[in-house]
Amino acid sequence: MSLGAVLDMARKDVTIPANATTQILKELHADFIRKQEKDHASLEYLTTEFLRMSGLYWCFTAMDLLGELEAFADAEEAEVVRTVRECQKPCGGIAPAPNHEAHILYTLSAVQIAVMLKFVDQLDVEGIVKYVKSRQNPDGSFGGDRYNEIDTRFSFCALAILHLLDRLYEVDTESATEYILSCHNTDGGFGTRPGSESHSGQVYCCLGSLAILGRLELIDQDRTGEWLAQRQCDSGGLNGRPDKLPDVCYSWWVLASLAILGQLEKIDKGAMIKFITACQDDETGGFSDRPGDVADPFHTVFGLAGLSLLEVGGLEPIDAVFCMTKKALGEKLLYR
Ligand code: GRG
Repeated sequence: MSLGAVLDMARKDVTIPANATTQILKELHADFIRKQEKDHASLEYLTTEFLRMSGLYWCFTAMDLLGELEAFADAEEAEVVRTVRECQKPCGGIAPAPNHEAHILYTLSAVQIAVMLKFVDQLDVEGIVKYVKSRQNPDGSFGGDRYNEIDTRFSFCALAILHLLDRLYEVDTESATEYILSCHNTDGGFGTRPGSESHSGQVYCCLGSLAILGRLELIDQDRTGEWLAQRQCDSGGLNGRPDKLPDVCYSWWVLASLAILGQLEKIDKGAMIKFITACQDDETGGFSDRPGDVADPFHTVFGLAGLSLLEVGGLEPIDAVFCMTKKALGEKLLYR
C-alpha cells in the first residue's frame, strides 16, 4: 500500500488523482449497463442472484437517466415481465429471483420496474397490497419478510410501494409516522430502529417516508440538514456517518435527503461533481465506490442519480424520494 493510501485511511478520506476524468462518460456507462444484462455467465451475475430484482431496477434506472431506456427496454422487456411475474410468491410479495423468498425490498424494486416499464397491470396488485399490509407491526414499524427483521428501510419500502400503487390508505399511517419519529436522533439523523446510530441511508429512508406521509413538518429540518451537510469530506465526496470514508452511493443517500428538505445548497456542488466524476471507469464505463476501484451497477445508478440531482451532464431529471426519473413517475410525482 502506498504512503498516500495509508494517509487517506488515517484521515478517512481519499485523494482524487490529478488525471481523474471530469467529463461525464454517458455512452460508456450505457455500454457498461448493456454488458451487465448480457453477460449471464459472469461470476458477478451468478453470485448476485440474491439481489437480482434490485439489480434490474438499478440497470433500468441508470438507462432511464442516460436517456436510453426505450431501446434497452424494447430488447429486455418480455424477459423482465416474465421474471417479475415468476418472482411473485403466493404471499403476494416479490422475491429477488424465482427460487428465493419474498422480501419487501425486492417487492419495491419490482414495483418500480413495473411503473417504469408500464406493466403494473400484469402483476397481482391485490397480492402485493395484502403482503405490505401484513408486514406492518402494531408499533407502526414494518418487517422486511416473514422473519420480521425491523428497519426503517422497510418502512420506506412499504410506503413507497403503496404510494406507487395508489394504496397508501391501506396501512396505519399514523403509527407508521410515530415509528419513523421514534428513530429520529438528537444529532438530527435517523437510524434503523429507536436508539440506533444515525446513518445517511436511514436518513434518506426516513425523510422519504415522511415525505410520502406528508409529515416532514414534524421534524427540525435545519438540524437534519446540518447533519447531512457535515457528511461532505475535504475530497468533495460524501460519507454515510462521521469518521467514515466517502463513497459515491452517498451522493444519492445524502443529496436526495437534502433535496427532499430543499437544502441542496448546503453542499459544495463543484467539489461534489469532481468526486463523482473521478469515480467513473474511463475504460469500461460505470462508477465505483471511490476513485480507482472496480465499477458496478449499484454505484453506477447512484453516481448518475447524484449528478442528475446536481443538474449536470444532460441526464434525465430524477425524483429525490423514489429514485426514479420524473418522466417515469408521471402522475405519481409527490412534488411537481
Ligand atoms: C429506491 C433508492 C431506493 C432505495 C430503497 C434499500 C433502501 C430503500 C435504502 C437503503 C438505504 C441505505 C441503508 C443505504 C446505505 C447502503 C450502504 C452502502 C451501507 C454501507 O454501510 P457500512 O456500514 O458503510 O458498510 P459505511 O459507509 O457507513 O462505512
